[in-house]
Amino acid sequence: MPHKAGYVNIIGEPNVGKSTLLNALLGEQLVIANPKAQTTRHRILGILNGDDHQMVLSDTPGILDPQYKMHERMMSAVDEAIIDADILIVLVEIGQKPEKAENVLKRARRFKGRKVLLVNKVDAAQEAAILPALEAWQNALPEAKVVPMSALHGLNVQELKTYLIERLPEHPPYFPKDELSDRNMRFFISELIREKVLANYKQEIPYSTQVVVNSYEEAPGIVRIQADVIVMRESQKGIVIGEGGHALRRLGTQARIAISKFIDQKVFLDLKVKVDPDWREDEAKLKRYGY
Ligand SMILES: Nc1nc2c(ncn2[C@@H]2O[C@H](COP(=O)(O)OP(=O)(O)OP(=O)(O)O)[C@@H](O)[C@H]2O)c(=O)[nH]1
Ligand SMILES: [Mg+2]
Repeated sequence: MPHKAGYVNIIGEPNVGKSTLLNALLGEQLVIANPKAQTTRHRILGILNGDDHQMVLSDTPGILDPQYKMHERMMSAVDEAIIDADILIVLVEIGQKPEKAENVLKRARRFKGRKVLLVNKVDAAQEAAILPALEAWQNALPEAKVVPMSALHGLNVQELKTYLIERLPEHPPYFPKDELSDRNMRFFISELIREKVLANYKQEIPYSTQVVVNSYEEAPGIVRIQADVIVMRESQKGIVIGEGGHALRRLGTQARIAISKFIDQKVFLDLKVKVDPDWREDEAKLKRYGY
């Protein structure tokens, strides 16, 4: 049988469930998902390998109107994903209105290939609201296949996976068949730490924080990791550390447990908090941080 391979790229507004869907399709907790908007900041590939196929899924940042340079980088990542998709997944959530989704719809219309529009979070909706929502989205994007979905609870996930694999173009694999992502271990560890920052801090802290893993050393029976939590101001540093270091200790413990689960090894995690003023606005700094 000929081999199939292709890019299936997921776009949508912040918080609609793009990362949750990527994980559900992969069957792995690869990328971080969180109730706070703007969780994902990069395009991240998740690769689903089978004997005769390779589906390269892309998670992307939520589409927004950029307010600083980091946002502009995030939107470039989205636009890149629209260019190289074989199949484009446009993810919306039930309750969202097509009239208010022009940012997403205009990008979707620009893409000329096969499109699937998934209406996510139907588990959280009244039964009677689902059909009218599907119709409204179908009218807004007539060329798309419109499907109701619950990425979190697995509704239509297997069906979607089968549908997508069947429609991949004939192509040799793009990546070695044992690879799960284009990103390395350090990246995923920094994301797990950032996810705990999102979970533990309020207001502007999650949006001002960057995490850098400086070292990852495998010793017998344990992995030693040193990482920096980088914020924009001294006052934010104080909040991240907390009184008597309490908040930072809690962050460290939660992150260590998550990393240990991810790599299935015992972990020693050393977290330091640093200030890098206005890193979100600085081209050179953004580049250094991988944007
Ligand atoms: N009820 C319900 N919640 C969901 C579903 N899918 C995702 N969520 C929740 O929605 C929130 C956002 O999910 P994410 O996967 O982080 O959303 P995202 O689109 O990647 O968000 P950004 O990266 O910030 O753009 C999380 O709290 C998820 O648990 C679903 O099918 N049903
Ligand atoms: Mg996300």
